[in-house]
Amino acid sequence: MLLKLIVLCLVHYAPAMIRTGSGVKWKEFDNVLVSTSVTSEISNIYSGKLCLLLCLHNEACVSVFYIQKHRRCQFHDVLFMSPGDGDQEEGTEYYSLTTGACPSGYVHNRRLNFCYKLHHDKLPYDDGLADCTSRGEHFVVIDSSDKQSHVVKQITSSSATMTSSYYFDGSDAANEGQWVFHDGRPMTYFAWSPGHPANATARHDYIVASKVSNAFTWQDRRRGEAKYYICQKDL
Ligand SMILES: [Ca+2]
Repeated sequence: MLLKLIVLCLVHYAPAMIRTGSGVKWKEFDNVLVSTSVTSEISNIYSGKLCLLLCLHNEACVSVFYIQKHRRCQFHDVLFMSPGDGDQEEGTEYYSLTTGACPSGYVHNRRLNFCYKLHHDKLPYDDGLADCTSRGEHFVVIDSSDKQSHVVKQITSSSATMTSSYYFDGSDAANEGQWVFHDGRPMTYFAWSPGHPANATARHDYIVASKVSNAFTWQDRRRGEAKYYICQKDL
């Protein structure tokens, strides 16, 4: 009864909510279901768009599958990018949530209040950064274990995105051993891999989240190496 009341309220207020949050249907995922990183599920729902509205009201929700056969919404805290990772499930639809200033195709973690996009093209540091700054963005700032855990979960949620290491924001190029973000703010949280920062040479000054063991812990590397990268859009 309570669920029916909530659903009725959401339907009633839907036009107002659409203005502050909407969604994108990912046609590549039609009839495909991915069952990892499920945060919660709700049954007896009669459309994918209603699932999207319920996702909007669930702070952890980044994307949602609607499984028509079971009239079920399946909520996720990551955005999937590889339809090949899923199982065939007729009548299934996939939507990502778009909210506020965080554009479609980006991940908006509303709990941690950050917005970012994975780029799975290998580029040297300067070229990846130039791509981010062309949109007024910067490499992703990881300043807490919660953000590190979330981004690693996002990277490893799709086969297309977990095949290379990533450039993150942070450098000690100006002063060896003094790690700062792009805006000069000193870094206080680190997720170094064992044995890092190695300072192997004075040019190992840039943070790479390493795919070794799929852990995506950090190494200090040179800017000329081609890696995937993550751009963050400030909200
Ligand atoms: Ca260094």
